[in-house]
Amino acid sequence: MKTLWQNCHAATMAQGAYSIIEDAAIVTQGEHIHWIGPRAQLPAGDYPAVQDLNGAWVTPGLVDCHTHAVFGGNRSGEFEQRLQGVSYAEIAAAGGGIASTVRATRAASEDELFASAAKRLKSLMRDGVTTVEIKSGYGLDLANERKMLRVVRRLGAELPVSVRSTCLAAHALPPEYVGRADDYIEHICAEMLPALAAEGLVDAVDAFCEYLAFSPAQVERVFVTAQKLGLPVKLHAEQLSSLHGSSLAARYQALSADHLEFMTEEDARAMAESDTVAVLLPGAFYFLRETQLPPMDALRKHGVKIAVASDLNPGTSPALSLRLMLNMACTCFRMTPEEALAGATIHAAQALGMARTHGSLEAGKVADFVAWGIDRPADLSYWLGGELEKRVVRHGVEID
Ligand code: DI6
Ligand code: FE
Repeated sequence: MKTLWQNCHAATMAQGAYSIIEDAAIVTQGEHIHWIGPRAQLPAGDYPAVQDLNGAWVTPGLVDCHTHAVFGGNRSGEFEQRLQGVSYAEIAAAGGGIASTVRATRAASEDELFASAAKRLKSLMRDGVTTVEIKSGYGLDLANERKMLRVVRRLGAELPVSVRSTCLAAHALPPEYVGRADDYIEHICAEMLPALAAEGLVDAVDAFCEYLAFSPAQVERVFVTAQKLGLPVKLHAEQLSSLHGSSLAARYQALSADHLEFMTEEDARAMAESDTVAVLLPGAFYFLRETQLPPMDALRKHGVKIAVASDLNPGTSPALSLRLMLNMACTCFRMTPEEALAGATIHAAQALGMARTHGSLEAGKVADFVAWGIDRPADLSYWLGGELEKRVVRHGVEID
């Protein structure tokens, strides 16, 4: 059955720009957009169901393309310590940091992880998020990475949000492998990835390329394995230093390279050539009080597509609002509200390999959209969090 949604304006985000349609009409049929255009051009026909959107601005459902939303415990205690002058390195040396989240995640049951992650996901969804990516990476052994990824799959099955699952086994060195990073990489490639992929738990493979995590040579071994398994790759790169992980990602046709504060113009050129999306994470930049800005001019000059995501994680970006990240992308990185919105819709969908079906309002795509009670699209980057009046449609059906 067709439904006509009218009395609205649309920022369709086609081609990565607002691509505004004033006084728009949208016809959905089942899960898909059947037609969208100016209401004056609506094809004549019978529309048994008509929805009045009351002058709202309609955008694609927001896509949060980089989160670590499944984890045990949290690190607000470390946050307090850091504010009292204890450094991140001191906290890590005392067994805190990522290691403390690994301990808490290993100790948590699947049900406990599901319950805490569902709360965080619902917060993102209250902000208009209809698609979210979630990474593993706090289990760091086969049983616990499997546990995390099973929770990711269950979140997608039980909540009205599309969930992509990314295996980030190469996030940090587990305690069992201290001093033996190459052996851990071998374990990931020989045992973990093949098993988790065979169980259907993995949509993409990620790694953390950094002097305090894994080297480009180690990451490359993970990428080679992922490609043998037919899985697309992504990379945490250039967050704290420049190892040219983003160029490595481009060589492997990665869907995205993420963080990127320390990337060079050469990296940007390589990413443009492979159409690898640059995922910027202003929440981590803000929370760590970083000062090195991502090279916006080089990214723009080479036409690299830019996405913006929450990086929701307990250590460096406890972010529960994607719209707040859009504001930070504008305020901290000088992105325009139009770039920021493209970064949380069409470019974020591309960073998940979903741009053919998601991320913009176009005939044939999945009918995931938000009708916002706002004056203009820039309002989505303007308000600092809070809850905006809105109606959310997912797969053609309105959800609360
Ligand atoms: N980069 C980050 O900012 C997070 N992971 C990553 O690869 C940190 C995760 C944490 O501290 O728990
Ligand atoms: Fe991350």
